[in-house]
Amino acid sequence: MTVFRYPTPKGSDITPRETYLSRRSIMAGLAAAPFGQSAHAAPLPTKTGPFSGALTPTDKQDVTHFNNFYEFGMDKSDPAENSGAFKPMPWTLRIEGEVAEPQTIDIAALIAQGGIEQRIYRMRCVEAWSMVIPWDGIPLAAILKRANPLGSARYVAFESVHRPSEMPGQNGGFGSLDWPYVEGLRLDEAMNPLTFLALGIYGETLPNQNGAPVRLVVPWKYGFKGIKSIVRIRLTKDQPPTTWQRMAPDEYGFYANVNPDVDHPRWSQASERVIGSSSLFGEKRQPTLMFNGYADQVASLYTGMDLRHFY
Ligand SMILES: Nc1nc2c(c(=O)[nH]1)N[C@H]1C(S)=C(S)[C@@H](COP(=O)(O)O)O[C@H]1N2
Ligand SMILES: [Mo]
Repeated sequence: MTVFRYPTPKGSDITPRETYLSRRSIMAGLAAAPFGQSAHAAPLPTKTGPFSGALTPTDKQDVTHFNNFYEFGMDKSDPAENSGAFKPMPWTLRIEGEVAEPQTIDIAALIAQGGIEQRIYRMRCVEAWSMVIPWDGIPLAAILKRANPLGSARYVAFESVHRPSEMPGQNGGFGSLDWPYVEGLRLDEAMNPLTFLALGIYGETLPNQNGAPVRLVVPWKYGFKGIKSIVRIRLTKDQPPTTWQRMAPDEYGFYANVNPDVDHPRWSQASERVIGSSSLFGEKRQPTLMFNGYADQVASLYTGMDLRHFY
């Protein structure tokens, strides 16, 4: 099998582009950075998938420089500034727990297998700001099915990498989180066709600050569910703990579905700042949509549940 290699030098950004590239050109592109530029992002063989819709993506500069990734610091500019030494390759993702075939997936091999599609999704942070991001990846369901989930599996637990030598935010400090960052979904949420494992953005491998080399995307939930730089996925019988629920259980629940009618204890969730919309007239705010606009796809997962109680 051809092995995908992550490019090494971190350098200037490549202009965003939305192209379908043949396998051969991908490998050639990895071998030589285009036009003599050094590149820290490699092209991914992406095809337009479902859920690309009519959304206009946020500027790449904003998507890659306004981030939450506490492993690299707590300010929005920290992840881009402090993640240069992080090594996302080689990387393996372990799938285990209530499955018939536990396995270790090599991310370079996974990328080389192809079948990567683009999804343009709304992304709504619990802090009441939003973006639109063009992700490249594969449905989480496809990965889980490989491991053959047992009938006893009811939840999916995710774990980020713990690597303090490359992640300055993991070296403690006041207000820091417990490491590693962990998240969870109910199995039916994990298997929903919207739930995505992203390997890239804008047709290229994920920048470190966006969760290289593999992160979760659950577009109807607040952004903190989208755990970055995942090393382990464990299917479980019981609901797993999540980082933000541990930190402040009265503010952040397990479900964390985007819901304009259920406010955060300290602020309203009825509307959101649109990142990248600043102009002379100020920054745009828009109403927040139930399930972040994905109610048609996911509302049925919560039939009969009190979403104020299960926030
Ligand atoms: N491991 C890890 N994953 C994480 C976070 C984090 O601090 N650590 N922050 C979360 C939050 S709060 C948000 S809003 C999104 C931000 O993703 P982005 O920076 O790619 O937009 O990542 C989520 N995933
Ligand atoms: Mo967030």
